[in-house]
Amino acid sequence: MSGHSGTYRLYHYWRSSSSWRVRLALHQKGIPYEPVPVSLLDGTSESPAHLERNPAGFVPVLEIPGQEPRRLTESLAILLYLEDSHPGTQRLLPEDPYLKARCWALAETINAGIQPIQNLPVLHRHSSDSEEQKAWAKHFIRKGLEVYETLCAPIRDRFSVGDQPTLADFCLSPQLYNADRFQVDWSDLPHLVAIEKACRELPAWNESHPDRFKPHDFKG
Ligand SMILES: N[C@@H](CCC(=O)N[C@@H](CS)C(=O)NCC(=O)O)C(=O)O
Repeated sequence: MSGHSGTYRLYHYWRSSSSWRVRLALHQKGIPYEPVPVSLLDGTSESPAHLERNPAGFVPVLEIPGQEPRRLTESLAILLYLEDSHPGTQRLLPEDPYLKARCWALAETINAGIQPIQNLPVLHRHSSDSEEQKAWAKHFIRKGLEVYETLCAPIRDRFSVGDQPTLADFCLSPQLYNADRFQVDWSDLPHLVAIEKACRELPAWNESHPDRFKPHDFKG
């Protein structure tokens, strides 16, 4: 039971890896939602309307319908909310406390250890030279993926933690998409290669893929 009537609204950007984490969870859990695009490139994310939704100017933001709509920022907090508010749906966290914490650690390896360092505002602050921005991003993405590879080794099966997808996978796969954008080679990390293969076989992966949300007039 979600405890409300109406449809969730997800403020997101098609190519944002943090947004894709939430789309993955919504599709995997079969929760209907209305996607609302917020461009990170044309100033929309810094508009007063969006800053009211999220003072960081970031996506995703999940709006919970109701008489007074409530909003959530931070993708991991959103995933936790969806997990706790929809108990009858596919679980994204293991029940075992140790594995649950290991799963969260994998998610944070990406959420705290990689994504913020390769986020656009950090790249722009680091350098105005696009090659230098790319080199910076590649360095931290590769290092973080190596950490993930080592951390998941003893607990993985088809997915990062056992044989069911968890929120760790829903952080990993979008980060691998970013790794490809920055031309980071991860083909020598066998656990990641196998887990990504399993993720791509999930219907939710295809349904939530960035290409499905790409604006028709996008050039770049
Ligand atoms: N930890 C936050 C990170 C949110 C974040 O950094 N989102 C990026 C897109 S993936 C963003 O909105 N960046 C703003 C920008 O690029 O200007 C979360 O998980 O929601």
